[in-house]
Amino acid sequence: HKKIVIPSLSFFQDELKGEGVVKSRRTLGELAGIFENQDAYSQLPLDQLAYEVYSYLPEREGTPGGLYFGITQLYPGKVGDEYFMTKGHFHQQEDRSEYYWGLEGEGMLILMDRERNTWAERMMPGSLHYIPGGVAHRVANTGNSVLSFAACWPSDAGHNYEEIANKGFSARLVEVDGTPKLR
Ligand code: M6P
Ligand code: ZN
Repeated sequence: HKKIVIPSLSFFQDELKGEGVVKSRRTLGELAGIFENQDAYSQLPLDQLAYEVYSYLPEREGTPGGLYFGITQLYPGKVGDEYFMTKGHFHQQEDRSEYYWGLEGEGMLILMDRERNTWAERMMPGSLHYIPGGVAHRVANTGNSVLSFAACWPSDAGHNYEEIANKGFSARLVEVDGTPKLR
């Protein structure tokens, strides 16, 4: 394995100096169907960047016992009264858990268990969030600046986007009188 050094968040904001760090991006166009207000969504450019993920994946996908690391930078914005958010997923291997922690900006981590109970946790610099196995997870940027958070998850967790893409979460995080509320 190559050794990479992560001295600070700025490491990720610079060019990719870290060997083995993979950058991926999601545009609003790739988030089709996740927002409630289709009219508001259709007003926005499909190529607008919603978020970027810098991932360090030292093991082959599916390796038991390995850990992956990622930093997600989610841009501020809204579609109607709903905040820009990540696509959201369960893990392919249902029982695999994950840590998220806040680095920069303000947001909410939206969680939903197998019985489709949905709740949310406030994300801020330094906040730590344990996501147990069997719990779907998605992050919304509730602020006016970039929301950065780090993640650590097992290399055999995998992503299962299907249920969230088809049925969403059982509640939506919307802005009501200037504050985020689950509805
Ligand atoms: C975190 C991790 C990644 C995930 C990314 C974006 O960095 O959970 O595994 O890919 O967030 O979330 P999503 O895949 O739901 O778009
Ligand atoms: Zn995950």
